[in-house]
Amino acid sequence: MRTQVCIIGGGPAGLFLAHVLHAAGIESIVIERQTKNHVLSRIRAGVLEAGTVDLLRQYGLAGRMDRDGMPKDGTRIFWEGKADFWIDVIRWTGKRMMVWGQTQITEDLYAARERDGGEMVFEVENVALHDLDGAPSVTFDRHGESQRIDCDFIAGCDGFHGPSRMAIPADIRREYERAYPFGWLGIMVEKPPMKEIAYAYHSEGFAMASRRNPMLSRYYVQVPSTDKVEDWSDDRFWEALHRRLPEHAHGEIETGPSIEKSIAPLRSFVAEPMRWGKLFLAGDAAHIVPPTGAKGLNLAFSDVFYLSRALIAHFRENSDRYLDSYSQMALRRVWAAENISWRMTKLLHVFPGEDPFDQKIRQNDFDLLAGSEDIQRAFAFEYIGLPFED
Ligand code: FAS
Ligand code: PHB
Repeated sequence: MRTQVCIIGGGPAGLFLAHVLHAAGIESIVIERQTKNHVLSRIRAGVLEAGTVDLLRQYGLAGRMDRDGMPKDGTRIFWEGKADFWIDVIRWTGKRMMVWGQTQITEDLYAARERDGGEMVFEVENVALHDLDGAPSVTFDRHGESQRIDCDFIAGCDGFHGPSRMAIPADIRREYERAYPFGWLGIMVEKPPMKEIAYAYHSEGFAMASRRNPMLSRYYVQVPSTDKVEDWSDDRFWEALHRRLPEHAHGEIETGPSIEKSIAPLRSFVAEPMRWGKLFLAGDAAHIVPPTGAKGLNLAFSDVFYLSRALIAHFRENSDRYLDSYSQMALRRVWAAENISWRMTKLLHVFPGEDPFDQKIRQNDFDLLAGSEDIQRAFAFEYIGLPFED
């Protein structure tokens, strides 16, 4: 097979890149390790930055979101023993976020690719990348048959565990990482959600209340990274959530049987550079953020904004200026997201073994945020996400 861009990974980054390139008349083939249903069965992100909302609207992917999504104008912060408060993001930034699930976005992306006759190959195995500094190609097996795709460029959109990042030579690749000794146990329940999305700090651990639609709630509690989902019955989850949220909020919590329950590990990770020859990384293939800042999916979209612009300039204008600056432009926004996500995770989680000094600093960080509109304004600008361009 031959195409202009071979995209490894059929998650949000790979599908959105294929969609945008198609709109510009550029061919691609998406190869995906799993089945489409497996990809769609994953429960992940729930909050979109304003920049992501704009991209979905620009590329005709916002119909259901604008009908069923919920604008998010700020965020509520609960704190054990202290008054909770609202950070008024729209007041400080003039921008709105949107509560809309990654699952729905991925469904719409698959529907658009199928409508447009996009080439997608599922259940691939043994994917390998070749000749990244020459005439690149990707080989893989499928149902026992070996195949090869010759291409002009490879987009590595294969997530944290994919092969693309590792195709960058070890002596070139620089990795930066924080692993956390805890994860997020998340459940989905078919009950009306709390009024607002809220983050909560409690000495027992972090908790969070979110939603997917007016009849679908999403909740999380911090659990040790050694916990397994089977350690947590629904009752145990609801008891922990009630302990970690203040009494006055309990009336908003409608409990019920979980229809999905999983533990997401937390990690901060960045691999540089995001380009090596004809290979370009986008999304989780290059970086991971703890979900505290709701940045993971949004970074996948901003990477694709930069990468699609670069590929279109190459094929349509014979200009490589954006290809040459891709890694540097994407990483500027990546590190800003890593920063706010790391700081929010430090502020809102209990770190096993932390000393009393750490605890006093956390308390002071909270008091400063709760007590100062200037600090809330600065937080809001980081939480809404950096603009794609200066
Ligand atoms: P993805 O991982 O979504 O997609 C990569 C694709 O590549 C996958 O479909 C995979 O099957 C495929 N692939 C892997 N290896 C391959 C190979 N060898 N060949 C072909 N295909 C291959 N973000 C938030 O903002 N908020 C959240 O609450 C949140 N929760 C999360 C919970 C979990 C458990 C995880 C893992 C992530 C969460 N994220 C969250 C982040 C998440 O939304 C990612 O940022 C988003 O999926 C990134 O999209 P992609 O870069 O496309 O990577
Ligand atoms: C979610 O709805 O899953 C969600 C929302 C905000 C976050 C993390 C997760 O920061």
